Amino acid sequence: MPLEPLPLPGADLRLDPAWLPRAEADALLATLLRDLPWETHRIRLFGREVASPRLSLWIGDPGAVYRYSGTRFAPHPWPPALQALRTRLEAAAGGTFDSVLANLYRDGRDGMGWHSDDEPELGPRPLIASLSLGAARRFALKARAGDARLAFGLPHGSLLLMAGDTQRRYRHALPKTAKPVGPRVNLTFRRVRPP
Ligand SMILES: O=C(O)CCC(=O)C(=O)O
Repeated sequence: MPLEPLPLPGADLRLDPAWLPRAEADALLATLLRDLPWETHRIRLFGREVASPRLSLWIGDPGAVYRYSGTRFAPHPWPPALQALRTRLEAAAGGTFDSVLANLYRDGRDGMGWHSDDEPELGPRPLIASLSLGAARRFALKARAGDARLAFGLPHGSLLLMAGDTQRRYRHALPKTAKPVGPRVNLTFRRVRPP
């Protein structure tokens, strides 16, 4: 299925709900759950440092250092499964990536609050490729100014591209849910250093 544009004024969003074939998505999810050395990252919330309600891992080329929420992350080396995926994602997205933030939402109590991926090292109009594996969760965007909003599900194997002014004009979130949901892994491929 092709990447289809999503209707949100001033944003550049494209979604393919079934980008990665089912069997590949199943195998990749199992590998990442089993093999990645998942960490708890600390984030700043209302001036306090707290444990982020999800597990994460920053992966990238040597030197692809990332700072967010007051912490500096040196990259873990690329696991072979993600190195191969990077090349395919670059072809699909029409850009290049030097790093990926992997996140594990263990169940519905894990989530991510409203934010933009607007750290200076990403540049003003970053291309971000977000691959979702496991339990389908709702992804929401709301305008920084005005009342434009959009929310949609991100199913197993889906690919969401965020580009252009999306980060500058919108915040996004992965709301927690009271529904019984299993684990979900999300991979956001980015570029933090000039090509
Ligand atoms: O899990 C997701 O789909 C979104 C993750 C996210 O917004 C982030 O890590 O910046």
